[in-house]
Amino acid sequence: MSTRHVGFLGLGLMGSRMAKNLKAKGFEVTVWNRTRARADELAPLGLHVASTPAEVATVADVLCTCVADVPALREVALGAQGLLSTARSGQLFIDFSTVSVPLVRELGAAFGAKGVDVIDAPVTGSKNGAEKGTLVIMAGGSDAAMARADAVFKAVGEKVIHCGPLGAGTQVKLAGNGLIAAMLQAFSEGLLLTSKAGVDPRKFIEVVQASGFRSPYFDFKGKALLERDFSTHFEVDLMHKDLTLLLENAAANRVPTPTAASVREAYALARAAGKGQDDIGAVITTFEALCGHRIGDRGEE
Ligand code: NA7
Repeated sequence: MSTRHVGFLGLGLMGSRMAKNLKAKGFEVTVWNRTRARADELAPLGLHVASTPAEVATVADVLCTCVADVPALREVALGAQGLLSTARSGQLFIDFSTVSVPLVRELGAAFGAKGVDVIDAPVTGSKNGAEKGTLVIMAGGSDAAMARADAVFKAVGEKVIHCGPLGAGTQVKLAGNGLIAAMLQAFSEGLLLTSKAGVDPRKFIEVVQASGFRSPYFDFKGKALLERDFSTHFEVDLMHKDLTLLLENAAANRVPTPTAASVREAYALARAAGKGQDDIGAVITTFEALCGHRIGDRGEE
């Protein structure tokens, strides 16, 4: 079956940009979103809008999803008007969401029984990567399915890493998000500590970035934190969801992950303070409030 007609379901921060890139790269694209207005916004660009996930599966060859979490993907894929109800043999299903390994495997079995290949393909790169088509894609699935997904992957990302069989992409993604959350938390705490102790936090960044543990991520987040730019690239609620998935995954594999457990509580604090929809950079503002000091403010003189 051809892969030229792509269905895209879930037009949030990531999905809307990925769907636009698929259209710009020459695919015929049919979109669906729970809140229809977000899908209608794409119609003037030539994307078709469907009323239900089932309708998408009747017209598209490749079915792509990028929705918030496990309940959302379950509804879109397996619900009464979900993709499975009208899926047919020869289609390819690529899920770009970050969900659980058991759900990905359940989808593999359910869609596989209808002759549909499934790939789990969570992404990293946040809003900017989705916008520019430079996402890093970590995928799980058969070699044959990966080959069929290649053109779609190239339209939305710049690097694809085949991590192993179905579920392997999600496994790597959960471990990777544990690392990002821990890096950002330790970095933010370092900024707050140096700043409150009366040392210019820019010196902390300068030293970190001159060292062997430098990261482009610290350039990006360091600038945002110093400028107090908390515009959302990746939501606190979504990272909290991913850390929760990581802890469930770690428990199932009997691997202790105390760092992920404690960082998740930092995210729980931010959510309790009403910052769930803010960017993950805003987690430290909860700690600033507790300490009575904002990063970059001058201490008492
Ligand atoms: P966003 O911007 O929060 O978008 C989430 C999308 O998921 C959006 O299209 C939502 O539709 C959709 N959603 C949420 N709940 C449901 C349910 N129950 N049913 C159907 N659709 C739903 O997230 P991102 O784009 O940043 O991230 C998407 C995924 O990639 C996520 O797994 C991240 O961890 C990585 P809405 O517009 O609210 O109706």
